Amino acid sequence: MCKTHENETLSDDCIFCKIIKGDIPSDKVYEDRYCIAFRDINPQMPVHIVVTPKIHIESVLGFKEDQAEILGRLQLAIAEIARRLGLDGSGFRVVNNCGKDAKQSVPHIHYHILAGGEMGERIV
Ligand code: DGP
Repeated sequence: MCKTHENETLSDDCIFCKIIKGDIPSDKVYEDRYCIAFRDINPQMPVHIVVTPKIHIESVLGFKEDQAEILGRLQLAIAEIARRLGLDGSGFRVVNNCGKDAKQSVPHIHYHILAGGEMGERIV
């Protein structure tokens, strides 16, 4: 069983940890034991959701073997959010920015769900 939401797994100076703890408000669209999803404060598509685990891990590079379940749970959450928001028919894009070149700005791993309009054929 992997670790989930325990206070010692959250960071005091991380914006997403503060959202997880409820210290900063967010427009939440989904929550379960492992992850939370909310509308991006700076949307780049009509639908722009941030999905993030309830544990402070900087990026995909930080996952340990015994945390593998969280990665699967994030994927399941993404699919559930897509269904709930009615994106499963039209489609959506899932993006993870990892590190400097990808311009990751919040060092707490998260996936962007982008939808609500046709996107370009190129990812970047
Ligand atoms: P990235 O650049 O991949 O690290 O994406 C971070 C995203 O997080 C960016 O699109 C803006 C969003 N974001 C940052 N701070 C907040 C916040 O306080 N609330 C919400 N809802 N989104 C935030």
